[in-house]
Formats: sequence, C-alpha cells, structure tokens
Amino acid sequence: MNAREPAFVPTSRSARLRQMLVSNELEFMMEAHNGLSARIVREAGFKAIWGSGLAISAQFGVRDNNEASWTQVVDNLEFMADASDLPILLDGDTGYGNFNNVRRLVRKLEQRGIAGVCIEDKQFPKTNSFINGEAQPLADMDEFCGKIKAGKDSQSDENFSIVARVEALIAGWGMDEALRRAEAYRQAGADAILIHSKLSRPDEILEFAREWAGRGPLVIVPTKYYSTPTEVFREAGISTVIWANHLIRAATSAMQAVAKEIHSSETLVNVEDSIAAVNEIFRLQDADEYSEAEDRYLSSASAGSAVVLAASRGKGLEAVTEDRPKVMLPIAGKPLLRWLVDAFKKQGVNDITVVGGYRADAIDTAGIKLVVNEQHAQSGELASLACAAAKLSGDTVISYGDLLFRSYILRDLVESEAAFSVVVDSSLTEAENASVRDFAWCSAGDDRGLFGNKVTLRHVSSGQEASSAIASQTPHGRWVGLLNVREAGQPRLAAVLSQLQARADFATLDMPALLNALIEAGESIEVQYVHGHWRGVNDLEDFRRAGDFAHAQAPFAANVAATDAASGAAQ
Ligand code: SPV
Ligand code: MG
Repeated sequence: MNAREPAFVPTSRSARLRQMLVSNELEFMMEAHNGLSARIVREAGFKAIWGSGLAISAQFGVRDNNEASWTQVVDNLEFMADASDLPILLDGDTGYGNFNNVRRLVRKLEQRGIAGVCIEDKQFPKTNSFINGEAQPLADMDEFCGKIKAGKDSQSDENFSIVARVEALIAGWGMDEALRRAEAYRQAGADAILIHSKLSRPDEILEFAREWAGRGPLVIVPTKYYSTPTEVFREAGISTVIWANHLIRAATSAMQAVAKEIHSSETLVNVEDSIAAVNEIFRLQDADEYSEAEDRYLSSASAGSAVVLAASRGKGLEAVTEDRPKVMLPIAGKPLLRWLVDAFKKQGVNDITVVGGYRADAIDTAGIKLVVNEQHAQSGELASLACAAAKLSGDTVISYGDLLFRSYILRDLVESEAAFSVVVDSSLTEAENASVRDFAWCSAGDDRGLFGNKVTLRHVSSGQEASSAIASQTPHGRWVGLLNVREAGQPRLAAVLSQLQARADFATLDMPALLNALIEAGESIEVQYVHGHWRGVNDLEDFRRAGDFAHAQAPFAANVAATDAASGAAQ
C-alpha cells in the first residue's frame, strides 16, 4: 500500500475486528465491562473492546464462574455496543455449554452487533484461569473443534470472528499439547488463537509464537507478564494484545478510596475535586444529544421555556434583603420565586432559567437553571437578559422575578399566537410617583372583552427616558412584566437586543427599552389586558400585601376577597 494512502477502515464492527486480527500491525484491545467503560475505551482511542468475563462478572458482583447467565452477559453487551461503536470481542468463556449453545450464542451476538467471540477449551462452568489453573480440566480437543465448527457454521456475517483460546499452558499440559490444540482449532475454522499464560515472564508465549510461525493470528493477554516491553510482542509477530481487566481494577481502587474517605470524614469536601464532575458523567451519557433531540421532537408538546429576571436586591427592601435577593423573600410561607416557578410549571413551562445577580448564592429553588449576571451591581435588566441569551429560542416567556399573578394571566399569554405579546393592567393608569415606570400606551384602551379588538403596544415608560411626547397622555395601563416571545419572534428579538447591546448605555437599559426598541423596529406587540389579579413586590408595603394575595392563590383558600385587590401592584 502507498504509504500516503490512509488505511481503509471498514465500516462494520465485525469487519474492523477481523482486520485488526489479520493486520500485520500489533493491535490492542481494552477491557470494558459496561456501557460507561465501553465509551471511555472508545474516547481513549482504542480500536476494539475486550468484553472480559472476569470484569463483567465483577461489575455484577459475582464470581468468574459462569454465575452470571449468558443472557445476562449478552444484555450487558448490548449496553456496551450502544455506548460505543467499537467492535467488541466477547470473552465467551467455554461457550456456555456444548456446540448447540455456541450456535445460539453466535446468532444472538450477531443480533446485538457484537463483532466476535473468544471461547476457551475448558469445561462449563469454568473458573478464572488465574485461580488454581492447573487443577482445571481441559475440554476434549475434538469436542472443542466441534464447537468452533458449529459457531462458524451458524454465523451469518462472514466477518464475525471466533477466537479459540488455548488453556494447555495454564493447565500445565505443556507446549506440545498447546501447539497441537492450536493447530486443531485453526483447522476447525478459528479466526485466531488466543494463547494464555500465567507466568510472570513471557517466555512460554514467545516460544509458542516461534513454533507457531505465523500460521494464523495470535492473541495474548499479558496480565501476569505485564512488565514485558510491548516491543517484544511486536517482534514476536503477535497480532493483538488484550489489556484484560485494567478498567475494572482502576474503578475498584478509586471507589474503595472514595467510599472510605467519605465514610471516615462524613463530608464530601475532601473528594469533590479528585473525582469526575457530575457534568462529566452527563457528557459521557451524551446528555446534550438528548436536549437537542428534545428540541427537535418535543417542541410542539413542550410549552416552551421561561427566563426570569431576578438579579436585583430590590429598592426599598434593603431591610429584608441583607442575605438574599428580592425573589427569595418569603411570601405566605414560600419564596416569591417559588410561587413564580410553580405558576410556570402549572402551565407546562418547565424549562425555566433564572438570571440571578445580587446574592445569587441564596437562590436555591428546585427546578430552575440559574445563570448569574456578575455585573448586576452596575447593570440593568437587559444586561441580565443578555446573560440568558442562549435560552432565547423557541417559545419563551420573559418575566420579572417579583411577580404574583392569577394563573389565567400566564395561560392566556402563552396561548397567544402573536410573535410578541405582553400583559397590561388597565386598572393602573396613575402613578403614585413620577419615578414609577412600566406605564403602557396602547393602540386602544381596554374594552374589558366587549369588542374583542386586537390591541398593540405603542410605548412603555422606561427608567431611562427623561420624558416623551406620548407620556403627556394618560397611559392605558401598566405593563405587568410579562413578555411572551414565540419562536418566530426570536430572531427579531435577538437582532434588536444585539443592536441595543452595541449602545454605550446598554448597561443601564431596562425591559421597557427593549419593548420600545422592538416597536421602533416595526414589530407588533399584542396587548392582553387584565384588570388587577397580579402583584409586583417593589417595597415593604407590596411585600406585606403580597402575602395576602399569595394566600388566596393557595388551594381552598378562604380569603378569596383579597385576590381582587389590585391597587398598589407595581413592578
Ligand atoms: C477475562 O478477562 O475474563 C479473561 C482473561 O478471561 S483472564 O482473566 O486473564 O483469564
Ligand atoms: Mg475470562
């Protein structure tokens, strides 16, 4: 072959295993014993996996004496084959019975995508070769040849490999017997011979290889003669080296050390930095692929996502927010954020990202993803929103973090088909003081459902603007802090947000600035009017009243009258 031509890599696993066996290069196989270790073997760069009988038994916590049934082994192999696209050579012990068991085993292995099986010339049930190997009876040679023939005759994939393992050296029957058996197995159709030794030096393996003289591929397992330089195997013309049990042993010592440490110290703090991060486990499980598939296949079923802005301490609430952000203030027995998250979940909005800032460490609400606006002290709502830019896809509700509302408000909002829609409270048209923002001017006032008119947003008062022409007119209500963006609106939202991000004063901008920029960019923002039925928590008085409101939202609340009070609701 031309040295510059890349080696042809066959696509099927069985063809790849066969190529490894027959190639003139020294090849290597690494033990794996479950799906996770199979994936780790692939990532380390190995070309094939040894499905070790010892390691698979050990991970089940049973002995290497065929205590795990062969179907349990095959089920385990299925996880390994799913987790890694490498060829797997199963250590099939003695073939789990006579020729007939081997036939069925080969068919089942082919069905599960296993590339080959190694069978050893001992008797069922076997014992690991390193446990009193001399005492173990060998199989009758002719009977074992029948098993090899039966296996080869029952494979439907021509590349499926059967490796015959010669135990004569282990059992103390001598070199001549080992060679006699190996030749018989080759003639019976074995694709390779595994010659096993329990000596700490490679001498008998090397002698065997010399006598064998390249009659067929030779596979070795240097567990006991591990200190032999690999170059020696290469020079001896060995086809494949199996590193047979090193991952189960590595896992065992790591688990023993960590279990012992946690037990004695009664804390996790000493081990956290020296073990795989939970995210590393997720990566090995390919969790990202699941999320992508969810986006692809579940988008219509899922009710979208939410981004909750929760970075602020809360002006006027300093007395109660020393150790927590405003969203973690307790309202009627649970944090404000919990009420909000529960409200989202009730509408099937389960993918909830909260942007924290001030005392984000105190946000420990279950069922959310937390991102942190590290610049919260010097920046405003849009800077916080930008921290969650990656979450702005699909149907998304953007919400202030300090809201309580009746459930129909969110239900109606998420059901809106408009690319952009907001909730405006028409009961609030007068500010208690000039600094209050979020007043909304719309294309028409609230007709309280009489005419079913479509109303759009024209302007929302922002904390930044000095005064605007429209602000001299009475507003139509107050934006409550809920914006629904449909998937179709996301690219436009992203475009407007990035224009604003280019501005020097971006750090000071609030959500109304975004709504106004969308309107200026020609977007239509649908208005859903409500009349009360929500509360914002902006000062101690709001905080006090929010408790009554929240109590009334709880199931079977007695205090229903409190729910209708809308005055003072403010963001
Ligand atoms: C195994 O890995 O289960 C083997 C190799 O059979 S050995 O344990 O070295 O015999
Ligand atoms: Mg074994």
